[in-house]
Amino acid sequence: VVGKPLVISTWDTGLAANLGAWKILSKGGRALDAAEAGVMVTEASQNCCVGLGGNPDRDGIVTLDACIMDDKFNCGSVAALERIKHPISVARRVMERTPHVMLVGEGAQQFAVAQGFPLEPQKLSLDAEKAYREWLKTSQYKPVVNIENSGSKKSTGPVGGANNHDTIALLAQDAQGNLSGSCTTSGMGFKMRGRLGDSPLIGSGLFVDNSVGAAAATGQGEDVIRIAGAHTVVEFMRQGLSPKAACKAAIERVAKIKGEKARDIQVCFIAVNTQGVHGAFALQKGFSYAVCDASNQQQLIQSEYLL
Ligand code: SD4
Repeated sequence: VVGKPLVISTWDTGLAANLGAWKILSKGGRALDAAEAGVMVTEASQNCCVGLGGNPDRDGIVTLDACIMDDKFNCGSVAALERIKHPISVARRVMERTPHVMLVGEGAQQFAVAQGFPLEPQKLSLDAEKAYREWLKTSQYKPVVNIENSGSKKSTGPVGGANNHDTIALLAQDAQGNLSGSCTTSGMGFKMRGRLGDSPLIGSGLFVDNSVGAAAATGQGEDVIRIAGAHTVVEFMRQGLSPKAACKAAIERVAKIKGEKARDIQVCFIAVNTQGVHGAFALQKGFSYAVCDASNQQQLIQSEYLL
């Protein structure tokens, strides 16, 4: 049984992120602070595909996207941000210290530096360097469905070892019952330069309505954007669906639009409602999400899937 406070996040890397969030939630802290702190753990870890350790774009440059949303419809986002270790914190500064919601590219970096974030060296992690060199042999952009399926974290798909789930999305509910969420990614590996996915887009990668619930996405960003994914999940919850049923309804919408091509992609949603009930649903097998609730039990839950 679930209970406040609560944190859920995508993939097995969510376990460590949840612990980061839990440090704040367990002391009665704000969901917003937990949402930021949780994914910072993932951004800082070099052996995961989020943050500066992630795979580069096809020109060999790591570009990061992130967004954050609180319980009062405040939101902030950065996209195509280079050489900054914690895009989620820059997104939060955009939310709290500018009149805007979203900053991109050079302007986002300029703002980050002005806010005191250090510029990190433009250097690929060892894993990313290796994956990029391998990818250059064919230079084909073809997303690999959810390669966690194979059971090995560093498993390689047909595209030069591209690890496809290079995102963490996290939803937190604090002891007061307030909801917030965060999402951060290096985006799809070997994407076109300038490509943005769903992760920095409020309403696609993340959406929070404190009177209904919160939802977030991972997987093929283009197909999450197509249905304004996270917002759609929240709207289904508003209509009375449970978090899991709402995620499933959104996945069914993607599947219907994609037809036969649905088999080539992965799309996954996680959601939590105001009562602290959580759920998830994926298009394909292999998606897992991490949960930590008031019982302080860490769990990794295998999501149900459609195909
Ligand atoms: C994107 N949704 O950039 C992200 C990628 C992702 O696990 O979630 N990978 O499209």
